[in-house]
Amino acid sequence: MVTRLVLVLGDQLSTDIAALREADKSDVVVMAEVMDEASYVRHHPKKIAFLFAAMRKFADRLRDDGWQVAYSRLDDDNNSQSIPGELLRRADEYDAKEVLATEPGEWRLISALEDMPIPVHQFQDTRFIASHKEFEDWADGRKQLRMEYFYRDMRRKTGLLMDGDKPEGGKWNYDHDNRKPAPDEVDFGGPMQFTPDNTVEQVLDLVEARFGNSFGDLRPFWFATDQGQARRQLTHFIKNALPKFGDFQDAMMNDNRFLYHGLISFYLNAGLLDPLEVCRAAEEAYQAGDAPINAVEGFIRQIIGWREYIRGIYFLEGPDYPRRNALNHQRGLPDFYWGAETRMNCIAKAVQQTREEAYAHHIQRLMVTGNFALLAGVNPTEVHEWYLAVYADAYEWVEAPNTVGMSQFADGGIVASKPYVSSGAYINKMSDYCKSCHYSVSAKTGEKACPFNLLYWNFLNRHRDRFEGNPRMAQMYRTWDRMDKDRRDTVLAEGDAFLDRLSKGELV
Ligand code: FAD
Ligand code: DLZ
Ligand code: SF4
Repeated sequence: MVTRLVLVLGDQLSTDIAALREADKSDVVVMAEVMDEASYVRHHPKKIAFLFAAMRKFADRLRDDGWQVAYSRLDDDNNSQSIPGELLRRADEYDAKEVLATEPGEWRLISALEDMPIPVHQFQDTRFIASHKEFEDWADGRKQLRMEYFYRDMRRKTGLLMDGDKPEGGKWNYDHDNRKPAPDEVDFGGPMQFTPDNTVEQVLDLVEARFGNSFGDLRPFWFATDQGQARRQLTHFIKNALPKFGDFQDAMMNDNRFLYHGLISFYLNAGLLDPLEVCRAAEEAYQAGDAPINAVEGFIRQIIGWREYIRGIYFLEGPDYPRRNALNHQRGLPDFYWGAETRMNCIAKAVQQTREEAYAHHIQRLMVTGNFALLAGVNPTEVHEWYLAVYADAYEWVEAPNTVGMSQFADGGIVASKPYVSSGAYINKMSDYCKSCHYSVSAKTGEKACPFNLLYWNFLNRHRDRFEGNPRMAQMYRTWDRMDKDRRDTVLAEGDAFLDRLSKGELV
């Protein structure tokens, strides 16, 4: 019988992944820690450690289940340091003539597998609710690809929070009840933290030696690294945080990094948790009366709505999507994204947390670091590469549409119907950051003016041609036009001066 190789990538750690389902136990599973994957951007050391530890444990689990696994460690002598290289080496070793693979989450690897000199069958990744075809059919002929309508189809398809063919409680979306400002106190202690075992410690030593100079703290390391631990985190979240998830979904706090968030994206994206399993657990909490509808609907929408929609866009739009730059923004990414000093407390806090945890929640990513980059006109490719590197849940299929599309409007408005820009007022409303900032959020001009205030008008003015006809932005242009001319001139001049200082690398 001809031996086949079965490729399992670092973010495909599910026992029912498509390639394993197509295989049988006479085939050889190939898993490989390789420099090509570990260095195509300068990943946060915690991200690399998480994946390598989870990969090693998953390989052990497959062996316990009776699979033969050819596992390459990063420091193995004969490791060719690329996925195609390791497949070829193993093909030689086992005299294998073909490879079964699950379609990778990045165009880069999809084409590398297509270009292999031996046949590689790439099966669709069935861990998602919508197939490529379903998303294409949904998108076909629509002028605007609104997540909300796609989400309703996913509710119908999964039956989640459905009462027959009607949405549970009578409404599809309960966001009206969500998104309260930062609470005075948070009665949830954050995610479950796991003490590193021997496997994790070995990986931490390896990552420290090889990637210790990259941006990001490796220790303390507390991530779950197998399915059992990831499930414990899920249960912990559902029981203790989900009830308030909706209320404080958009809040940000100086002294609380996690609020009521799930901290499950690392596990979902690597395959340790299944999206439907997560949503069913949330739905059960609602049915048992343990969590309100606004929280549960909001949470389920993030997963079967946003997450699926974002993936659909990535594969619909094609390999050039991450490099788009509709607003022609060319500024380099400021050094404070890599930890250099800044007086902007919101940015300093989001970056510090990113460095320590390889995690920031959605509003920190969108309305602090993303908002600033967009207002300042940073090149979206640099922004994209930053997000892809620094977050432990980042793979291009999910990171690029969120960054390039939702956050930077660089796709020209496919994901977002208007740019996500705001002045300091929004950050002040949703957080306690401004209270301890060098700048004054209420100052619109002058030395202490919050840079978000200055840049907001600067941005709208620069892109007037593109946005003034957008009905969702017309009100802002009217407000701007009603301002006294001298005041407008001062705001623009101070905004330009700020950008100039930013370009020179001065402390801002
Ligand atoms: P929760 O707030 O608890 O939400 C629950 C789950 O919903 C998440 O785990 C995630 O799986 C899903 N979800 C929520 N929003 C989104 C979304 N917009 N897109 C996809 N899934 C979503 N998410 C990633 O998984 N990887 C990324 O690389 C990534 N990059 C982002 C970059 C930018 C600029 C922005 C604005 C958002 C990005 N997101 C990304 C989406 C979101 O910020 C994270 O999914 C979320 O912060 C993960 O934390 P959590 O598990 O605590 O999420
Ligand atoms: C992100 C990542 C890293 C850091 N290292 C590896 C690795 O050594 N081996 C591997 O199989 N996968 C790794 N990954 C995940 C891949 O980059 C991921 O599968 C692709 O980006 C597609 O999503
Ligand atoms: Fe950020 Fe402006 Fe608030 Fe300072 S004042 S924390 S820069 S929004």
